[in-house]
Amino acid sequence: HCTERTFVAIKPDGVHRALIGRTIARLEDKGYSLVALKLLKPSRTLAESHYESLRSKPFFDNLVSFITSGPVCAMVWEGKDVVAQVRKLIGNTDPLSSAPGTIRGDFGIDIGRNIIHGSDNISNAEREIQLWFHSEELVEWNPNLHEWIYE
Ligand code: PCG
Repeated sequence: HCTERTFVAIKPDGVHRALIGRTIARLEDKGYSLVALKLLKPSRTLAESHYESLRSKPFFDNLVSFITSGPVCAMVWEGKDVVAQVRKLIGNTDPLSSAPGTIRGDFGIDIGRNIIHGSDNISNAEREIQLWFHSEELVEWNPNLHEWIYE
């Protein structure tokens, strides 16, 4: 029943600030399950494709330079309504609107150093998962806890 998937990336600022463990813990704590995980320094081509819808924005070049500057922890997470729920756990892009209790609300100040990315809708999630991962890297498994997380 719960095969919706989303793409999540801890950006170089989150990796350098040693927030990988705490971010993953929040998604695990909520009840979502990890399907794929890797640490990589994304190429410019990958970063530009990932952010292709922002190509005309004034901050595009900065965004691509930043995301390619250091390690990114790329992940796929699975579960009921995971795309929308992960966006809620991450918090608003605008730092003044990201509520305490969210990842950005608790750990970030600047819009250009916002720690983490999560796909904004299901079709982008599918696109981003394909872009960042080979299908063999996605692991099918049945978490035992599901019986206690889902009705
Ligand atoms: P993300 O990865 O969720 O999606 C697009 C990213 O663009 C966003 O997080 C921000 O990091 C970045 N972004 C959006 N608006 C701005 C902006 O006004 N300035 C800068 N520097 N970055 C932005």
